[in-house]
Amino acid sequence: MPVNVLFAAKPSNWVAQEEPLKDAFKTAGLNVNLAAFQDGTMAPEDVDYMIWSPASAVQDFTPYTRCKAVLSLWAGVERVIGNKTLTQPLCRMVDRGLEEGMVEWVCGHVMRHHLGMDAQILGQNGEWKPHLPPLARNRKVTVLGLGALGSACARMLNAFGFDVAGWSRRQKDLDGITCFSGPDGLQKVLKRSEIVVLLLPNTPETENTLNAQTLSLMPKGAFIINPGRGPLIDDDALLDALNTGQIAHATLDVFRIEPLPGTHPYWTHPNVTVTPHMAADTRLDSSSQVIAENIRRGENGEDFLHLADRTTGY
Ligand code: NDP
Ligand code: OXD
Repeated sequence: MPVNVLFAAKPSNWVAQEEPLKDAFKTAGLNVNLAAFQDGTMAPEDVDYMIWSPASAVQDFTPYTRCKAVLSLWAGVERVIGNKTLTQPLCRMVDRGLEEGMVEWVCGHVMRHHLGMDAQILGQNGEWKPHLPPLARNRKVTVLGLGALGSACARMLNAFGFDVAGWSRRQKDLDGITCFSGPDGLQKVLKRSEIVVLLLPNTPETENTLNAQTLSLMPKGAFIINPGRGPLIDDDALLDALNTGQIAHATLDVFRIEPLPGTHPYWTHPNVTVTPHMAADTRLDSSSQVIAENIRRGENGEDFLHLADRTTGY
Protein backbone atom coordinates (compact mmCIF):
# COMPACT_ATOMS: atom_id res chain seq x y z
CA MET A 1 0.00 0.00 0.00
CA PRO A 2 1.44 3.40 -0.92
CA VAL A 3 1.80 6.08 1.74
CA ASN A 4 -0.46 9.05 0.96
CA VAL A 5 1.40 12.35 1.21
CA LEU A 6 -0.41 15.64 0.66
CA PHE A 7 1.60 18.67 -0.49
CA ALA A 8 -0.36 21.42 1.27
CA ALA A 9 2.37 24.06 1.27
CA LYS A 10 2.41 27.22 -0.85
CA PRO A 11 0.59 26.16 -4.07
CA SER A 12 3.03 27.96 -6.37
CA ASN A 13 5.91 25.89 -4.93
CA TRP A 14 4.38 22.60 -6.09
CA VAL A 15 5.82 22.69 -9.61
CA ALA A 16 9.39 23.07 -8.34
CA GLN A 17 9.04 20.75 -5.35
CA GLU A 18 7.24 17.77 -6.89
CA GLU A 19 10.25 16.16 -8.60
CA PRO A 20 12.76 16.64 -5.73
CA LEU A 21 10.20 15.11 -3.35
CA LYS A 22 9.60 12.13 -5.64
CA ASP A 23 13.36 11.63 -6.01
CA ALA A 24 13.85 11.75 -2.26
CA PHE A 25 11.00 9.26 -1.63
CA LYS A 26 12.54 6.89 -4.18
CA THR A 27 15.99 7.17 -2.61
CA ALA A 28 14.48 6.51 0.83
CA GLY A 29 12.80 3.37 -0.55
CA LEU A 30 9.30 4.74 0.05
CA ASN A 31 6.25 3.88 -2.04
CA VAL A 32 4.46 7.22 -1.99
CA ASN A 33 1.30 8.54 -3.58
CA LEU A 34 2.04 12.29 -3.65
CA ALA A 35 -0.69 14.82 -4.44
CA ALA A 36 -1.06 18.58 -4.29
CA PHE A 37 -3.84 20.04 -2.16
CA GLN A 38 -5.00 22.32 -4.97
CA ASP A 39 -5.63 19.34 -7.27
CA GLY A 40 -8.27 18.03 -4.85
CA THR A 41 -7.48 14.38 -5.62
CA MET A 42 -6.65 13.21 -2.09
CA ALA A 43 -9.45 13.09 0.46
CA PRO A 44 -8.47 14.51 3.88
CA GLU A 45 -9.28 11.24 5.66
CA ASP A 46 -6.82 9.38 3.39
CA VAL A 47 -3.81 11.59 4.10
CA ASP A 48 -0.96 9.87 5.99
CA TYR A 49 1.45 12.84 6.06
CA MET A 50 1.05 16.50 5.20
CA ILE A 51 3.76 18.82 3.89
CA TRP A 52 2.87 22.29 5.12
CA SER A 53 4.01 25.91 5.10
CA PRO A 54 2.39 29.10 6.41
CA ALA A 55 0.88 30.01 3.01
CA SER A 56 -1.06 26.72 3.05
CA ALA A 57 -4.77 26.62 2.31
CA VAL A 58 -5.03 24.12 5.18
CA GLN A 59 -5.52 25.94 8.46
CA ASP A 60 -8.06 23.49 9.92
CA PHE A 61 -6.45 20.10 10.48
CA THR A 62 -9.59 18.45 11.92
CA PRO A 63 -10.54 16.48 8.75
CA TYR A 64 -7.07 14.87 8.54
CA THR A 65 -8.01 12.09 10.91
CA ARG A 66 -5.39 9.57 9.70
CA CYS A 67 -2.49 12.01 9.36
CA LYS A 68 0.53 10.82 11.34
CA ALA A 69 2.56 14.03 11.13
CA VAL A 70 2.53 17.52 9.68
CA LEU A 71 5.92 18.28 8.14
CA SER A 72 6.70 21.98 7.99
CA LEU A 73 8.87 23.35 5.20
CA TRP A 74 9.68 26.27 7.48
CA ALA A 75 12.02 26.30 10.45
CA GLY A 76 9.91 28.79 12.38
CA VAL A 77 6.56 27.30 13.35
CA GLU A 78 5.01 30.17 15.32
CA ARG A 79 2.14 30.47 12.82
CA VAL A 80 0.95 26.91 13.33
CA ILE A 81 2.17 25.57 16.67
CA GLY A 82 -0.71 27.16 18.59
CA ASN A 83 -3.37 25.94 16.12
CA LYS A 84 -5.86 24.08 18.32
CA THR A 85 -7.01 21.85 15.43
CA LEU A 86 -3.48 20.54 14.97
CA THR A 87 -3.23 17.53 17.26
CA GLN A 88 -0.78 15.55 15.12
CA PRO A 89 3.01 15.68 15.70
CA LEU A 90 4.48 18.80 14.06
CA CYS A 91 8.00 18.57 12.65
CA ARG A 92 9.81 21.79 11.81
CA MET A 93 12.38 22.10 9.02
CA VAL A 94 16.02 21.58 9.89
CA ASP A 95 17.71 21.55 6.51
CA ARG A 96 21.35 21.64 5.47
CA GLY A 97 20.54 24.07 2.64
CA LEU A 98 18.70 26.41 5.00
CA GLU A 99 21.63 26.27 7.40
CA GLU A 100 24.23 26.97 4.70
CA GLY A 101 22.19 29.88 3.36
CA MET A 102 21.79 31.40 6.81
CA VAL A 103 25.49 31.04 7.62
CA GLU A 104 26.40 32.81 4.36
CA TRP A 105 23.88 35.63 4.88
CA VAL A 106 24.83 36.19 8.52
CA CYS A 107 28.58 36.08 7.92
CA GLY A 108 28.23 38.45 4.95
CA HIS A 109 26.35 41.03 7.00
CA VAL A 110 28.64 40.65 10.02
CA MET A 111 31.64 41.21 7.74
CA ARG A 112 30.01 44.28 6.19
CA HIS A 113 29.72 45.95 9.58
CA HIS A 114 32.97 44.58 11.00
CA LEU A 115 35.01 45.87 8.07
CA GLY A 116 33.01 49.11 7.73
CA MET A 117 32.49 48.33 4.05
CA ASP A 118 29.79 50.99 3.60
CA ALA A 119 32.40 53.72 3.94
CA GLN A 120 34.03 52.55 0.70
CA ILE A 121 31.04 51.19 -1.18
CA LEU A 122 28.67 54.08 -0.47
CA GLY A 123 31.06 56.89 0.43
CA GLN A 124 33.43 57.06 -2.55
CA ASN A 125 34.26 60.78 -2.69
CA GLY A 126 37.79 61.11 -4.05
CA GLU A 127 39.37 61.17 -0.60
CA TRP A 128 42.31 58.79 -0.02
CA LYS A 129 41.54 58.03 3.63
CA PRO A 130 42.43 54.51 4.78
CA HIS A 131 40.33 53.08 7.62
CA LEU A 132 41.82 50.15 9.49
CA PRO A 133 39.21 47.87 11.08
CA PRO A 134 40.14 45.69 14.06
CA LEU A 135 40.93 42.06 13.38
CA ALA A 136 38.06 39.62 13.85
CA ARG A 137 39.66 38.30 17.03
CA ASN A 138 39.25 41.75 18.53
CA ARG A 139 35.58 42.00 17.57
CA LYS A 140 32.95 40.65 19.97
CA VAL A 141 30.00 39.09 18.15
CA THR A 142 27.00 37.51 19.88
CA VAL A 143 24.43 35.13 18.49
CA LEU A 144 21.12 35.10 20.37
CA GLY A 145 19.72 31.59 19.85
CA LEU A 146 22.05 28.64 19.58
CA GLY A 147 19.81 26.15 17.81
CA ALA A 148 20.28 24.58 14.39
CA LEU A 149 20.90 27.93 12.67
CA GLY A 150 22.39 30.02 15.47
CA SER A 151 24.99 27.44 16.45
CA ALA A 152 26.04 26.97 12.79
CA CYS A 153 26.49 30.76 12.43
CA ALA A 154 28.36 31.00 15.74
CA ARG A 155 30.73 28.23 14.64
CA MET A 156 31.47 29.84 11.29
CA LEU A 157 32.01 33.27 12.86
CA ASN A 158 34.37 31.62 15.30
CA ALA A 159 36.20 29.97 12.41
CA PHE A 160 36.71 33.47 10.92
CA GLY A 161 38.38 34.35 14.22
CA PHE A 162 35.65 36.46 15.83
CA ASP A 163 35.34 36.48 19.60
CA VAL A 164 31.93 34.79 19.65
CA ALA A 165 29.40 34.43 22.44
CA GLY A 166 25.97 32.86 22.28
CA TRP A 167 22.79 32.84 24.33
CA SER A 168 20.10 30.19 24.61
CA ARG A 169 17.30 29.09 26.94
CA ARG A 170 19.21 26.10 28.25
CA GLN A 171 22.92 26.35 28.96
CA LYS A 172 25.08 25.12 26.05
CA ASP A 173 28.69 24.05 25.83
CA LEU A 174 30.03 24.80 22.34
CA ASP A 175 33.70 24.61 21.49
CA GLY A 176 35.20 28.09 21.08
CA ILE A 177 31.93 29.90 21.90
CA THR A 178 31.32 31.62 25.26
CA CYS A 179 27.84 30.42 26.16
CA PHE A 180 25.25 32.25 28.26
CA SER A 181 21.67 31.30 29.13
CA GLY A 182 18.57 32.57 30.87
CA PRO A 183 17.50 36.15 31.66
CA ASP A 184 20.67 37.00 33.65
CA GLY A 185 22.80 35.60 30.86
CA LEU A 186 21.15 37.96 28.38
CA GLN A 187 22.02 41.00 30.49
CA LYS A 188 25.63 39.80 30.76
CA VAL A 189 26.14 38.85 27.14
CA LEU A 190 24.72 42.07 25.71
CA LYS A 191 27.26 44.16 27.64
CA ARG A 192 30.01 42.62 25.54
CA SER A 193 28.18 42.60 22.20
CA GLU A 194 29.49 44.85 19.44
CA ILE A 195 27.53 42.92 16.82
CA VAL A 196 24.39 40.97 17.74
CA VAL A 197 22.72 38.39 15.49
CA LEU A 198 19.20 37.29 16.44
CA LEU A 199 18.32 33.70 15.63
CA LEU A 200 15.64 33.07 18.22
CA PRO A 201 12.18 31.66 17.46
CA ASN A 202 9.13 33.87 17.86
CA THR A 203 7.51 32.81 21.15
CA PRO A 204 5.81 34.73 23.96
CA GLU A 205 9.11 34.53 25.90
CA THR A 206 11.30 35.92 23.13
CA GLU A 207 9.09 38.88 22.17
CA ASN A 208 10.97 42.19 22.56
CA THR A 209 14.20 40.45 23.61
CA LEU A 210 15.81 43.66 22.39
CA ASN A 211 13.97 46.54 24.06
CA ALA A 212 14.95 49.93 25.51
CA GLN A 213 16.56 48.35 28.58
CA THR A 214 18.49 45.60 26.81
CA LEU A 215 19.58 47.86 23.94
CA SER A 216 21.05 50.27 26.49
CA LEU A 217 23.34 47.52 27.80
CA MET A 218 25.18 47.18 24.50
CA PRO A 219 28.36 49.13 23.81
CA LYS A 220 27.59 52.45 22.11
CA GLY A 221 27.68 52.13 18.33
CA ALA A 222 26.83 48.41 18.27
CA PHE A 223 25.29 46.67 15.24
CA ILE A 224 22.18 44.51 15.10
CA ILE A 225 21.44 41.84 12.52
CA ASN A 226 17.99 40.21 12.70
CA PRO A 227 17.22 37.23 10.48
CA GLY A 228 15.16 35.64 13.31
CA ARG A 229 11.68 37.17 13.54
CA GLY A 230 10.35 40.74 13.70
CA PRO A 231 8.74 40.55 17.18
CA LEU A 232 12.15 39.80 18.76
CA ILE A 233 12.80 43.55 18.65
CA ASP A 234 10.77 46.46 20.07
CA ASP A 235 10.74 48.61 16.91
CA ASP A 236 10.21 51.95 18.66
CA ALA A 237 13.05 51.25 21.07
CA LEU A 238 15.33 50.30 18.19
CA LEU A 239 14.47 53.48 16.25
CA ASP A 240 15.22 55.54 19.38
CA ALA A 241 18.54 53.73 19.85
CA LEU A 242 19.43 54.31 16.19
CA ASN A 243 18.59 58.00 16.48
CA THR A 244 20.84 58.48 19.51
CA GLY A 245 23.69 56.48 17.97
CA GLN A 246 23.47 53.83 20.70
CA ILE A 247 22.98 51.44 17.79
CA ALA A 248 25.03 52.32 14.72
CA HIS A 249 23.13 50.20 12.20
CA ALA A 250 20.45 47.52 12.05
CA THR A 251 20.19 44.99 9.24
CA LEU A 252 16.68 43.57 9.39
CA ASP A 253 15.35 40.67 7.35
CA VAL A 254 12.13 40.00 9.28
CA PHE A 255 9.33 42.23 10.53
CA ARG A 256 6.14 42.19 12.59
CA ILE A 257 4.20 42.82 9.37
CA GLU A 258 5.54 41.34 6.12
CA PRO A 259 5.96 42.67 3.52
CA LEU A 260 7.17 45.65 5.54
CA PRO A 261 4.61 48.43 4.84
CA GLY A 262 5.93 51.15 2.52
CA THR A 263 5.36 53.82 5.16
CA HIS A 264 7.41 52.11 7.87
CA PRO A 265 10.28 54.32 9.12
CA TYR A 266 12.76 51.47 8.66
CA TRP A 267 12.59 51.94 4.87
CA THR A 268 13.97 55.47 4.99
CA HIS A 269 16.18 55.36 8.06
CA PRO A 270 19.78 55.95 6.93
CA ASN A 271 21.10 53.40 9.41
CA VAL A 272 18.72 50.56 8.65
CA THR A 273 19.09 47.96 5.94
CA VAL A 274 15.87 46.16 5.04
CA THR A 275 16.04 42.81 3.31
CA PRO A 276 12.80 41.03 2.26
CA HIS A 277 12.76 37.89 4.47
CA MET A 278 15.36 36.20 2.33
CA ALA A 279 18.19 35.42 4.73
CA ALA A 280 17.80 31.71 4.10
CA ASP A 281 15.36 29.56 2.22
CA THR A 282 14.50 25.88 2.46
CA ARG A 283 16.32 24.20 -0.44
CA LEU A 284 14.39 21.76 -2.61
CA ASP A 285 16.81 18.84 -2.66
CA SER A 286 17.96 18.79 0.94
CA SER A 287 14.56 19.64 2.45
CA SER A 288 12.94 16.87 0.40
CA GLN A 289 15.43 14.43 1.92
CA VAL A 290 14.46 15.61 5.42
CA ILE A 291 10.76 15.12 4.62
CA ALA A 292 11.43 11.65 3.19
CA GLU A 293 13.49 10.64 6.21
CA ASN A 294 10.71 11.65 8.57
CA ILE A 295 8.13 9.68 6.58
CA ARG A 296 10.48 6.69 6.55
CA ARG A 297 10.78 7.00 10.30
CA GLY A 298 7.03 7.30 10.76
CA GLU A 299 6.46 4.18 8.66
CA ASN A 300 9.06 2.24 10.64
CA GLY A 301 7.76 3.27 14.06
CA GLU A 302 10.85 5.38 14.77
CA ASP A 303 10.84 8.78 16.45
CA PHE A 304 10.36 11.77 14.16
CA LEU A 305 13.21 14.22 13.68
CA HIS A 306 12.86 17.90 14.63
CA LEU A 307 9.60 17.68 16.53
CA ALA A 308 8.31 21.07 17.61
CA ASP A 309 7.59 21.35 21.31
CA ARG A 310 4.14 22.77 22.05
CA THR A 311 5.13 23.66 25.62
CA THR A 312 7.98 25.98 24.55
CA GLY A 313 6.42 27.07 21.24
CA TYR A 314 9.36 26.14 19.00
P1 NDP B 1 16.01 26.21 16.88
O1 NDP B 1 14.71 25.85 17.50
O2 NDP B 1 16.94 25.13 16.48
O3 NDP B 1 16.84 27.17 17.88
C1 NDP B 1 16.23 28.15 18.64
C2 NDP B 1 17.25 28.67 19.64
O4 NDP B 1 16.65 29.73 20.39
C3 NDP B 1 17.66 27.62 20.67
O5 NDP B 1 19.03 27.74 20.99
C4 NDP B 1 16.81 27.96 21.89
O6 NDP B 1 17.36 27.60 23.13
C5 NDP B 1 16.79 29.47 21.77
N1 NDP B 1 15.66 30.01 22.55
C6 NDP B 1 14.35 29.76 22.41
N2 NDP B 1 13.64 30.42 23.34
C7 NDP B 1 14.53 31.09 24.09
C8 NDP B 1 14.44 31.95 25.23
N3 NDP B 1 13.24 32.22 25.78
N4 NDP B 1 15.57 32.45 25.76
C9 NDP B 1 16.77 32.16 25.20
N5 NDP B 1 16.94 31.36 24.14
C10 NDP B 1 15.83 30.84 23.58
O7 NDP B 1 15.68 27.16 15.66
P2 NDP B 1 16.54 27.39 14.32
O8 NDP B 1 17.93 27.70 14.72
O9 NDP B 1 16.29 26.30 13.37
O10 NDP B 1 15.81 28.71 13.75
C11 NDP B 1 15.78 29.90 14.51
C12 NDP B 1 14.79 30.87 13.89
O11 NDP B 1 15.32 31.42 12.69
C13 NDP B 1 13.47 30.27 13.43
O12 NDP B 1 12.58 30.06 14.52
C14 NDP B 1 12.96 31.32 12.48
O13 NDP B 1 12.23 32.28 13.22
C15 NDP B 1 14.24 31.96 11.95
N6 NDP B 1 14.46 31.69 10.52
C16 NDP B 1 14.52 32.76 9.66
C17 NDP B 1 14.77 32.57 8.32
C18 NDP B 1 14.91 33.73 7.40
O14 NDP B 1 15.02 33.54 6.19
N7 NDP B 1 14.92 34.94 7.89
C19 NDP B 1 14.94 31.21 7.76
C20 NDP B 1 14.84 30.18 8.74
C21 NDP B 1 14.61 30.42 10.07
P3 NDP B 1 17.59 26.05 23.49
O15 NDP B 1 18.80 25.65 22.65
O16 NDP B 1 17.87 26.07 24.94
O17 NDP B 1 16.35 25.32 23.10
C1 OXD C 1 11.62 29.78 8.08
C2 OXD C 1 11.74 31.03 7.31
O1 OXD C 1 11.22 29.80 9.24
O2 OXD C 1 11.98 30.97 6.08
O3 OXD C 1 11.95 28.71 7.50
O4 OXD C 1 11.62 32.11 7.89
